[in-house]
Amino acid sequence: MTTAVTSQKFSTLFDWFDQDQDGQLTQADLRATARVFSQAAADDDHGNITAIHDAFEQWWQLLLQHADTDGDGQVSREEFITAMEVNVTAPEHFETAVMTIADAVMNALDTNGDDVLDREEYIRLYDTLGVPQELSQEAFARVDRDGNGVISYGEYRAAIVEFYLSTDPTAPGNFLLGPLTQTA
Ligand SMILES: [Ca+2]
Ligand SMILES: [Ca+2]
Ligand SMILES: [Ca+2]
Repeated sequence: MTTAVTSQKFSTLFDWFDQDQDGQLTQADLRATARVFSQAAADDDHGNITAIHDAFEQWWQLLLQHADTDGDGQVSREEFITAMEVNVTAPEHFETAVMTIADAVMNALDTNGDDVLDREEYIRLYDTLGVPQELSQEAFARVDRDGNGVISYGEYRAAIVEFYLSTDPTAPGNFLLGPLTQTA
């Protein structure tokens, strides 16, 4: 059960990253994903756009190192899920790999610089990613745990940590990528 929840989440994440949808992750996929995420930033926000690209590059290197067991420069869905569960979410890697991307994305999304994400700032990421508004509105409502209409850094971080680490199928952070309907 515990494994089912996390592998389902990582399988969904795999689909987001596999930009050319050929069932293998490559450096090109991760760079394309970084480009999509960086579209959520303001065009002239070079600092945060660079931070997003650097963070995805760092994640890719970690994946290559731990997941690409046959060394062909590609990571299959199964290799990805295993590496995410065993290596990327391990305490020694989690901050550098996952939170570096999360922080860069939050900084990029916070276009008015008030250190919280309002509904418009948050939904823009999902629009960029092609997520329907009904799902992104629900994600916003769940991540905004205290319901004050903005997502604080603490709320955002809690959702990211839950998405990657929680085995609770009802954890609000699971909704970061929308409902988990695909099975691994
Ligand atoms: Ca691919
Ligand atoms: Ca803001
Ligand atoms: Ca809030």
